[in-house]
Order: sequence, then structure tokens, then C-alpha cells
Amino acid sequence: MTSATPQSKAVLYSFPGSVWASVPRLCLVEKGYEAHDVEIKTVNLLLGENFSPAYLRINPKATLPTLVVPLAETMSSEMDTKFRAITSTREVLKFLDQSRSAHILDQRGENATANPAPVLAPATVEGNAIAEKFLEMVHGMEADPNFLLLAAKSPEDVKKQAGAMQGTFVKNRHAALQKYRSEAASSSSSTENPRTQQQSAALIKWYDDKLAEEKPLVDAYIRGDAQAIAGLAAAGQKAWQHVPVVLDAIEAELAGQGAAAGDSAAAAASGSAGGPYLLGGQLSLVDLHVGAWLARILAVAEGMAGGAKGIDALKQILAQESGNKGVGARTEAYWKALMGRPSFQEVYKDGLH
Ligand SMILES: N[C@@H](CCC(=O)N[C@@H](CS)C(=O)NCC(=O)O)C(=O)O
Repeated sequence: MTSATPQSKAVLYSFPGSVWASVPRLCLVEKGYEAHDVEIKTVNLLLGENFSPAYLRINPKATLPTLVVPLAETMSSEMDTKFRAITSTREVLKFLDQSRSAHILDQRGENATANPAPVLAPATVEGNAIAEKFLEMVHGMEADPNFLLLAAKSPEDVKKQAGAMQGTFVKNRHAALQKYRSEAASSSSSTENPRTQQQSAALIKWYDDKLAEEKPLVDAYIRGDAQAIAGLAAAGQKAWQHVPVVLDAIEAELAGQGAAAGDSAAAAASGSAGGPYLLGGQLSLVDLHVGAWLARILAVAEGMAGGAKGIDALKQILAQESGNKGVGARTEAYWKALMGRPSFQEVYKDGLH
């Protein structure tokens, strides 16, 4: 990762395999941003670069995406440009949506029609309520797409994954946390400056808390502890049971039946009936969040299915559960519509993740 110097242009901290960092990348394409509008800096999650003190100064949650935006242009490079970091996917998207609007392009004298900037925020109260419901679902803990990648449905699968990407990921992150913790400890002991000592103590506490949070994964993947492996498989099964809840909600929404369980008048008013997108004929911000969630679920299913691709892989995995409803036809068409867009083609050109 490069340094955290304030920039006079927006910087998006991102990683190609990250679910949520993919969402602003989809948004940049949908809104017609040019490559030079936003600088993209890679933070390698597989190496735990998000735990570096430099990145923690930008985003104390150590998550991606982060969008750092300048608050004011300055005339002299010697003056600091004030900037702020936007550290949640939802807020990053709102900012990207609003910052490239037809109104702003008109003010700048740019030809908005040559490179349009569609408004992607829902246009109605009903649309907002539907978007909110799906944002809570896909960003919630119950079907957390990052956990689904790391977990597995059985202890045998956890053991297999210990020798695959999941095991490497957990090992690398653990090593990074230990390395940064010991650097903070040695910088604390080698200075008499109380401010530096205070900063190091805060960092050490951050790393200790994170190491404690990661312990169940470390016990399962690095130590091979049988109880931790069983616990991870049980949690994985539970998460997989929640996947159809989200899929059913998507299918119901696309059928115009999603609003307030059975309130068909509200559903009809929302305009969602008929799709192809969650709020109707126009793609909106919520489709980018739900689309990235779906892409990750399909990618995990592909990893588990051994050969089948995309929706077929997901159907195969869901079929292992009794009483499953599979993947609805509208959801399948929704996924196809999303993947037909240049934004999804670009972000998932090297495969789903
Ligand atoms: N709710 C947060 C979640 C972001 C998040 O969990 N991002 C993942 C990558 S997809 C991450 O940075 N994980 C790093 C970590 O947990 O160490 C958001 O939407 O911004």
C-alpha cells in the first residue's frame, strides 16, 4: 500500500477480490466516471495490508472500501488539502452518486449527454424502503458474504479449506496482525515521547482486540482444533440456511410481492413488479449491493460445486438442503440482466469473487 498523503483528487481504496470494494467500482462505471476522476489504490486483503498503521489512520475499522475525498481545492501544493474518509460501502455509493450528477456536470460546462450520469438513488419513498430492506439483508451478519467464503458446511470441508485459499488467508492475516503488533510494541519501548507511546498503546490494543476476534478462525485453520473446526462448520451451515431467505426476498421483490409481506398495493406502487431490477426498469444503487452479494454467493458455490458455474453451481449447493426452493426464474433473469451490463462485465471480468 502506498502512503496516506492527503490527495487533491478522490482516492478509492480497493481490492479486486473484495465483495464490498467491488460495489463502488460498479458504481464508477454506471455513473460514467472517467479513469482520471478517481485514483484507485490497492490494499491487499490477502496479505492483511488493511491492518497496517497507515491504513488504520485512514479507516480505523480496517475495512474496504474507503473513499478519501478532498474537501477543498488549494492553490498551493504547500498547503494541506483538507480531506475526509468515507468508510462504508453505502456512504461511498451515496457520495459517488451525488458527486457526478447532471447538475454538477452542467455547472462545469461538461456535456452531460455525451457521458450521462444517471441518478442511481431510489426516486420514491417506497423505493427507498425496499432498498433499505435489501441493504440490511445483504450487509447483515446472517448471510455475510465474507463469512460464507471462510466458513464451510462440514468439518471435512473446513479441513480441506485449511490447505486452500481460506487457510492461507487466515494465516497471512494472523501473521500481519502479529507483525504490526510487535512493531507497535517496539516503537513504544524505544521512545520517551508520551504522545508516541500513547499512539502505540492504542495500536497495540487494536491489534489485541482483532487477534481475539480472529481466534476462532485461527484455531480452526492454523491450529486444527477439532472443537473450533466443528464450531466453524456449524456457523457455516447456519449462514447457508440464511442464503435462501435473501434469495426468496429477491424473487418476491422482482415478482412485485416484496413490500411489507403481502401488501400488494404497496408493491405495485413501488413499481418493482416485472423487474428486471429490484426497483423496476431502472438499475439503482441497491442493485449494485445485491449484485455484488450475489456474485460472491455464486463464487463460493462454484468453489463448493466442483465444476458447475454461476447459478447452476448455486442450485447444486442449495439442492443439498431439504425443502429448498432453489433459485427462482426472476432471480436468474435478474442476475443475467446485471451480468449483461458493462459495469459487471468489467468488475467480474476475471471471474466471480
Ligand atoms: N459494512 C462494511 C463492510 C466492509 C467489509 O467488511 N469489507 C471487507 C472486504 S469485502 C473487509 O475490508 N474486510 C477486512 C477485514 O475484515 O479485515 C461496509 O459496507 O463498508
